[in-house]
Amino acid sequence: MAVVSYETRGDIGIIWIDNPPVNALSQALRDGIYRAINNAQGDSTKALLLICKGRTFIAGADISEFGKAPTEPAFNTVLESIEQSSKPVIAAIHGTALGGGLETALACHYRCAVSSATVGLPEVKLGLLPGAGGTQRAPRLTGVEAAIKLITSGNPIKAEAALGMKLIDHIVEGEALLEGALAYTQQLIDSNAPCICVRDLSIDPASYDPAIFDASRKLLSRQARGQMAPQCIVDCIEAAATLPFEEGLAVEQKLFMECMHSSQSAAMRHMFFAQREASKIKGLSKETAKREIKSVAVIGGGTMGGGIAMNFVNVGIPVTMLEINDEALQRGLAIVEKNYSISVKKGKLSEEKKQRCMDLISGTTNYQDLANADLVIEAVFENLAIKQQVFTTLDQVCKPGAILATNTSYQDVNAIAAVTKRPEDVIGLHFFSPANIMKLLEIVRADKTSDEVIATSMAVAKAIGKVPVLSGVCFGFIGNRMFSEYGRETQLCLIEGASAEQIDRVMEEFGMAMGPIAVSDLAGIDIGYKVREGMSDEEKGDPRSYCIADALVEQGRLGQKTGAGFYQYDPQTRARSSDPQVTALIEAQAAKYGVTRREFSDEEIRDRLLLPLINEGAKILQEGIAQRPSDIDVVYVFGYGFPVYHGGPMHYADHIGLETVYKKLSAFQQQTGEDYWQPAQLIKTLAESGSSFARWAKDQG
Ligand code: T1G
Repeated sequence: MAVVSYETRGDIGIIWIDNPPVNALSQALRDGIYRAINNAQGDSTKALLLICKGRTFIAGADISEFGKAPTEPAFNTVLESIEQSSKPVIAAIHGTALGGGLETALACHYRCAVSSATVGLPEVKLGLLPGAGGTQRAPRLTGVEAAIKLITSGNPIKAEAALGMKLIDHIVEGEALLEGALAYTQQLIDSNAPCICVRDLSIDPASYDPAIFDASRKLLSRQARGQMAPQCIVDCIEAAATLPFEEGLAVEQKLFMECMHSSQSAAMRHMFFAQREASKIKGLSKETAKREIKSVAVIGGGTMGGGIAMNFVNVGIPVTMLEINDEALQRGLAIVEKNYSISVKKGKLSEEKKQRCMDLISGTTNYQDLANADLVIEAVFENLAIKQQVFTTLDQVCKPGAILATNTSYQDVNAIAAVTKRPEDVIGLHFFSPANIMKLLEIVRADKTSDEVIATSMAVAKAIGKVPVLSGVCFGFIGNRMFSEYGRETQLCLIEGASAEQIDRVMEEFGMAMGPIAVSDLAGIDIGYKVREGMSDEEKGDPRSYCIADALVEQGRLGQKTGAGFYQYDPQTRARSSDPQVTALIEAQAAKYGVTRREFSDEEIRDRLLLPLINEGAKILQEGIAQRPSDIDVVYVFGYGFPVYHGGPMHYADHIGLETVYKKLSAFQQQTGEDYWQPAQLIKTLAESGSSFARWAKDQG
């Protein structure tokens, strides 16, 4: 199928682009545009229109081609052929003109769009920068400050805003892009409009404060800590403002290649595809029927229940919230109202949208009111017996075909399904707190969960803007099972001599949004304490891994919410600082358990916390709990703040090399004598054959 075709209508040559699914600029497409532009120079047309079939204008370079040998024609060669055209070239934009798509439009002499279109330069989200003149042309239209914001954020903007920033010249009325674009092009012809090359525009030095570049670098070193691309983008825009176009383009090309070859970009491109791959279920055909979800019920109006409910009303799906009594119900509805009010106060939500959402939530204490719900999500106390009681009732009142989901973090979904007569309709939908914000949704397939319920759950996850990952049933599923390894080693490093400050600094320097000790204080140390209250000594594991936390809770130091936990917190600024009382408490616990404290290197802390994540991830793969290593990466980046520029634990393991991972795990096993340091068989096998998780995944198909 030709990705580019050409037709003429009167004085206008139309260059049609058709490269589904998103008209990504593959080599074939670049070649097709290049030929079409050059061939049209000699015909009788007076202007050319560049327009796309399908759902969107060009959505960027073809990311799947990155990292491979460059192919002709080069991107900038194609854009120069557009810019040097003897007749005006007009870009007609619909859908999402992103990255190389917008850069192609900027090389045109004019740009028009339907009002529903969005444009943007999201390369920074791939650890890249616009590599086809975007950092040089955009500021020549928008000005320096707006260009820095647009390109370092990578966020798309609506057509109206793009018009205001001069990124586009005309908005087509209605959604009839072709007719509107043809009319606009004819107007340009009739008015003898010149070929305006953006590259020839200059940036007035008086239009920006030269200090903006260093100020932006400083801000980005905080906002995008450790990331290379944002800093390079500022360098490129400074070059656009201070150098001739060709020289600025050379700076862009140099820095683009540096980003392209960086491990950060490899990791972020890995995550781009991993996130999309995760919603593909092995053995589940695309034709699997999906049930329509037009109404949802949420059992439990606590923090989780309220957050879960918000996800659905945000996209217009009505929710019935059930609580055990009216007082609890009102409290639950108040949580939702408060969450929305905070967003309104921050200017993130209009009062009108808040009201529309609140109008879609109703409350009840009567299970009979849930009889017609298409999907019921249980979010009650994390106790198996209570959950089984809820599902017994749901099984009696809910209509046939209703999907019965549990939001459990740890409990056995098979044991919950077993109390119903419809285990095929039971599934785990594990949201992450705060449920209305965190993107990750673990979809837990129980032994009897039907394909239809899986497929429907994946579709629902996407509909509410979540990133779904399929998990099998085990204690903690994928994320929490791995996280408990990370938590154990954090506490053991603490009692063995590393300070809380050092542990948090090391992991924040690695790129975690927050160090593990600070996370405990934020979430509340009492959460783990309460979970352990219901566990046997054997289930609790090594007492050295929780004795400090228990001692803190028993002293009433629950974390930020009590002004003190592992750290003490300034009541005004909430700034954390170390507390000699805690140091003394740790030393007392070390003495109690006969632990000789010692100095730790930063590297040992990083290895002690990350390697168990990787090892447990490998065991999860061996057991078939996760479909593929990249799914585990998605869980960790979207659910636990793992730095996206390391690509997730399994991608990071491949980056450092599985032989290194295997050697370090074995060394810790010898050093501690603990079985949990035993390298997973999968790591041993792959290390010995010089392979990687990525190659193993490819072999698995
Ligand atoms: N290259 C290759 N494949 C792409 C792609 C791309 N740019 N964008 C999407 N796909 C695939 C995707 O993997 C999926 O495949 C299918 O298209 C549908 O995507 C030189 C260097 C456009 C907003 O970063 O943001 O230009 O799973 O599920 O939810 O300066 O795709 O079906 O097999 O996401 O409707 C810059 C990336 C590239 C935009 C549509 N552009 N794409 O979202 O569908 S770098 C981007 C998106 C660049 C230049 C630089 C979204 C979308 P499959 P989807 P969607």
